[in-house]
Amino acid sequence: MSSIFRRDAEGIPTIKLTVFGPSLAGKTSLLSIYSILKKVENPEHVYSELKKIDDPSGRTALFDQSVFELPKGQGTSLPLMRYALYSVAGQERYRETRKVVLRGTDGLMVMLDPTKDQYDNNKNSLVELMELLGKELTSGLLPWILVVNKIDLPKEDRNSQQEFLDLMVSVGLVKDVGEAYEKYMEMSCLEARNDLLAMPRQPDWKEKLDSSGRLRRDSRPPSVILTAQPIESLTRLVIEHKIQLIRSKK
Ligand SMILES: Nc1nc2c(ncn2[C@@H]2O[C@H](COP(=O)(O)OP(=O)(O)O)[C@@H](O)[C@H]2O)c(=O)[nH]1
Ligand SMILES: [Mg+2]
Repeated sequence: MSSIFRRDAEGIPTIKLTVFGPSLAGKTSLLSIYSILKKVENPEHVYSELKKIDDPSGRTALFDQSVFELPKGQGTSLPLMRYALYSVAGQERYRETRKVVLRGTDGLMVMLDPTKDQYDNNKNSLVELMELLGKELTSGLLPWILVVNKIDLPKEDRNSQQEFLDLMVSVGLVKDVGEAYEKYMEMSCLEARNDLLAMPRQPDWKEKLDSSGRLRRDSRPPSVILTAQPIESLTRLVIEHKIQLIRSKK
């Protein structure tokens, strides 16, 4: 256990998840929404609040980071763990900082932007990712998923799912469209944020809270389920991957 899960300064096993993708895809938005969600559902699981390192224009300059706790157990024999969520700075000029942020990543979420004029930026970002981590991603050494954000945009303004599946194949991230489909998810950070912030104004708000005044997990609106799912699936994938590594070493 000890050698496969890195431990933080307090000795708690911690996994690192990184969101990678082109500038403006919505990486910082995802971390913000997930932090808000955790604060209203499980404030005690927010170990470290969202930290952003921005440039003067408000764009990510180095990374965003927040750390959450996975309580002991959760249906398994796992101890208390933490998961640190990072997002990279997407602008082209920050390539060197992305390498640093990716170091030690246990799970990767690729986030792309379906806005039609962003197609080349998505492609360049995937090509860069293949250069940096292609072997780890294609060999199964590094668990990953791919998420297309902004599905609130009108269909005619965005690239289709099929175009993204084909792109994943053409850059060599996956062998075929079937494999691409297994890794593919969609979301809208914008809808999730709006739906989450609108909840307290709705007449049935009180019914969505538990006896301690926290938002019940089963009250998540569909848009919020879609945005939390990739982080939760990736966390599970990483833990399962590490447990398999531990078993194979025994
Ligand atoms: N339409 C739409 N816009 C979004 C969505 N998510 C983020 N944005 C917008 O996209 C822009 C870039 O978002 P940001 O989170 O800073 O992207 P980052 O560069 O990947 O960190 C901002 O103007 C966001 O408001 C979404 O789901 N739909
Ligand atoms: Mg950002």
